[in-house]
Amino acid sequence: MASRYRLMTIGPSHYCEKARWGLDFFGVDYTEDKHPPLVHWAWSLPSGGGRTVPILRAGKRVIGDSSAILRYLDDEHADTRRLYPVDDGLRAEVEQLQDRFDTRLGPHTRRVVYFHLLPLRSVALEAIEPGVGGIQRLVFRTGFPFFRWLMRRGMNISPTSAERSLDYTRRVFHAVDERLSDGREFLVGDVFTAADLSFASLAAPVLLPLEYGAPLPGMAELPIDVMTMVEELRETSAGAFALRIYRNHR
Ligand SMILES: N[C@@H](CCC(=O)N[C@@H](CS)C(=O)NCC(=O)O)C(=O)O
Repeated sequence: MASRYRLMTIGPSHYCEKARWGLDFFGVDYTEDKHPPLVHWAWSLPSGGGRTVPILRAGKRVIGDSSAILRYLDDEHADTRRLYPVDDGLRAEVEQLQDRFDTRLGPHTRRVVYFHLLPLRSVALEAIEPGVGGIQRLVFRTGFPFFRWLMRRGMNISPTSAERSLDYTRRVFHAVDERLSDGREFLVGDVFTAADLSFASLAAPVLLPLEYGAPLPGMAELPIDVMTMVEELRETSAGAFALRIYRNHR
């Protein structure tokens, strides 16, 4: 029987990882439909979920944003476990952090990683192709130089913008370091919440956790300056925290 939930994704996308993690957290049975970047528009736009993925189809509902997906799943499964605290004050804190990570971390870690990954055609394809259908794979492979050009334009990827994004990433990590400096185990309250899940998944492209829900390039495949950056960020309190969250909760 077809599962009630279908998640449309770009496999390695960290926003898609956020939604996938949410589905896994609630033990939901779902089918993931993976597409290459930009080719995905042919599915995302007609679905009514918008231009970006993840898009979750749940029966007749179509939800096109990773945080909206987490909230929806949380409401649907409220009798089992929660990603958002019941307490209003704690919930507001979780929402605020999640929003900050969505807008001020996700776009920057993505830009940094694509800046380094897009010149490495075979490494990029190894991350993007697993689980993608044959025709879409062929279209993306054949048109790779064009798609790469579009992606660089669409995400404003250049040496200067990538450097600036790495700086923003370091600043968000620093703010998380400070939050963790009192020895707390989780970002808000004393249980795992959507704030922890959002930080860990949106930081994942620059930390490369082993438990990531889709194949990511191995450290050995990456240029030395990327390995150095990943190692630097892994050694911060925020980086170590995200890796621990992955180990214990993914
Ligand atoms: N706010 C959205 C952002 C999702 C997003 O930016 N997804 C990217 C992949 S990482 C995408 O689909 N980009 C395609 C585009 O911008 O057209 C969310 O949280 O779901």
